[in-house]
Amino acid sequence: MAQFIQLVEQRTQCIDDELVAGLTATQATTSPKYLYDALGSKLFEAICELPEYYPTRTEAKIFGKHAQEMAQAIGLGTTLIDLGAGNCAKAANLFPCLQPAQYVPIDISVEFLRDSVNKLQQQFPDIDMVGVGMDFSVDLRLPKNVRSEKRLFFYPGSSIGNFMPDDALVFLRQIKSACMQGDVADGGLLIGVDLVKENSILDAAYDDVLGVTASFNLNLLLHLNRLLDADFDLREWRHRGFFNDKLSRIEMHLEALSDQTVRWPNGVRRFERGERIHTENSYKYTRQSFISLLTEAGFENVTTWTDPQQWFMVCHARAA
Ligand code: AVJ
Repeated sequence: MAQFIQLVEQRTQCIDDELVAGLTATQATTSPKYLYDALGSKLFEAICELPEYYPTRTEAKIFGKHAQEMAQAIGLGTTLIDLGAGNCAKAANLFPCLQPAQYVPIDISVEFLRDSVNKLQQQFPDIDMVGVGMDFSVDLRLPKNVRSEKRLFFYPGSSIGNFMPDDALVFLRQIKSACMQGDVADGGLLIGVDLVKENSILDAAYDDVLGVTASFNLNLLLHLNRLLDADFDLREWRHRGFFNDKLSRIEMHLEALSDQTVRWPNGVRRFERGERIHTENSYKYTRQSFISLLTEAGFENVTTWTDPQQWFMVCHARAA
């Protein structure tokens, strides 16, 4: 069995307070992390199979085609730290080329990660593995048995897009700090980033014809009903997903189809017909805007790989 360290506590009260504050704000908002309960995670996997949802497939092709060059840029024997590892499959695909000295998958979904890392340890008995259950978006301080040499932070899937650009900068700076050994930089970042492209392609990727993304978004209300003991009626809501040019981001919202009141044990919220709950942002970068962000965060020596249509990009950058 692989080592496993659990740093998440189930701080239920904090979760409720944060949720209620978002729901009762003038512009109702929820954090995208609430999209990922057990069913939400399965619906996201289904999204990745959709013809319209190009990111997963395009990124996989880039890794498939350029893994050898990536290994050359990165070097062998790294401490491979997988942020949001889930089933650990994306990182495991890189093991043969990268030959990491230690593999450290991190995820907030603790039980799922525990199973994944144990299975993977059986497949790769020679790689030292330390699973860590924690919310790395809150605090990136790692347990002591995570090696400090040659850290490679792996953040695929364009999840960086969920951060507002200012928060993305803060987060990237934390990664860069975690690559420091005292005053000496010793590490880097391998990250997947979705690129700006024609609106119609972006719109379709987040509002697919089968309605899987709509189900994924609406399922958030089922999750809220369970977390808060609330009474959202899913038939009274619809999905909206579209590219906002000005802010260079996909926005997902849930829109009320009627005037209604939603109740939970210690609160209520009235929604008017047409009013929306903002459930997710997914920022899209240009190659240059993302390289600037990396540089500002304290990285250098950026190498990028992209697909022929330049829809998605994988970057390696060294801590400076
Ligand atoms: C997991 C955040 C990368 O933004 O594309 C997919 C989530 N939301 N369809 C993305 C998502 C709607 C996804 N990320």
